[in-house]
Amino acid sequence: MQIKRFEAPDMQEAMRQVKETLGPEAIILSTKTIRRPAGPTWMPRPSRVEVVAATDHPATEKPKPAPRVSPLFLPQLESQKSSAFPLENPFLQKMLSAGISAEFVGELGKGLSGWKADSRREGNTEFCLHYFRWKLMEAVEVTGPEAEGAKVWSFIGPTGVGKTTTLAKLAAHFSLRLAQRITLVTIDTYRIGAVDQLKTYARILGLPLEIATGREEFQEILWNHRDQDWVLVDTAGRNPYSQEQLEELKGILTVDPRVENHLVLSATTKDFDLAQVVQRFSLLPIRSYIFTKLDETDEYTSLFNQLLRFKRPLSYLTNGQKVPEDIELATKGKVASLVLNRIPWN
Ligand SMILES: Nc1nc2c(ncn2[C@@H]2O[C@H](COP(=O)(O)OP(=O)(O)OP(=O)(O)O)[C@@H](O)[C@H]2O)c(=O)[nH]1
Ligand SMILES: [Mg+2]
Repeated sequence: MQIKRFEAPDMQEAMRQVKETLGPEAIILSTKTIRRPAGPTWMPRPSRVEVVAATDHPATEKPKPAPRVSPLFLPQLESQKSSAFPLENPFLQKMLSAGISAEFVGELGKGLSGWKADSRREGNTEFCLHYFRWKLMEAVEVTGPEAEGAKVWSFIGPTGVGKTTTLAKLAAHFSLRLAQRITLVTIDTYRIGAVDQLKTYARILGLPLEIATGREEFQEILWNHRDQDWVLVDTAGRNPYSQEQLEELKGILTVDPRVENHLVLSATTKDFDLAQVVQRFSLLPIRSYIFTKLDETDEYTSLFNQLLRFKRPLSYLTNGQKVPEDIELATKGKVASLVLNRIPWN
């Protein structure tokens, strides 16, 4: 792998240099504007841009796949393994202390040891952080923006994680910004007030709402709304430890193969509990993860660990209660920043 820094008068020129030197496959790790030191006021002070980019090297070498960890590999087992890795590098120790999966930190350690010939680099903070960022981005999958086409999305997960609120945020986004035809459906006739909550959002957004009390009714609603761009389905929060509740959910959602399930996970949940939730909800096919309540914690390593343990793409991140503002499309760079920016490196 090569990591290089480029400086140019503008972004276009910097990108041209990146492409020419590292090839079209290069990944941009960071960009920033450099201001020139102050001179006489009448002199123009043109700014320059700095781009740090990376690529696999040599070009013919295939990228190493990110480690695939067994779904049964739960957090408490990982902590027992951590002593097996050569962790003389203080940056790796910091990643471990922050709670990042020992398996992943071990992989980083192996990668870094490949640079031992240049010991100046190994201890270099900037180099290590760029390297970690690159590896984090490589390990994470994201869905990216949705392609055109009719979709039926369900929002599933434990109680109170933000399923209904996230559905409302996306409904607002799809209808107001993309002017798409949307129908809301709820199969949550379980919790008192759940239907009214979605009804309120439907009224504010001017969207139709359907209520399904069982499998057949749900199937009929989906058939009747087959011309819609999006059918967004709210579900009742389910206890991951109740097999009966999960089977009931599965019974309804598998009635139509077009239903894509998005598992909603709260950033405030502990690593071990998150792993249990993901494992137990996996009795349904899961299209993507949605991470909520990023604003209620300062620690994102637990969420990141689930992306490593159970390889599935991440679609959206939510960071507040405001509908529709507090939601954004997940990107690899954003996930890497969330994880790395909270670790005290000094
Ligand atoms: N701080 C914060 N609060 C959120 C976020 N998303 C949702 N909430 C709040 O979390 C609470 C629960 O949200 P709901 O959308 O009702 O959660 P749910 O998963 O549908 O809950 P159940 O249907 O009861 O399982 C509400 O007070 C929301 O405003 C978020 O990203 N940040
Ligand atoms: Mg709800």
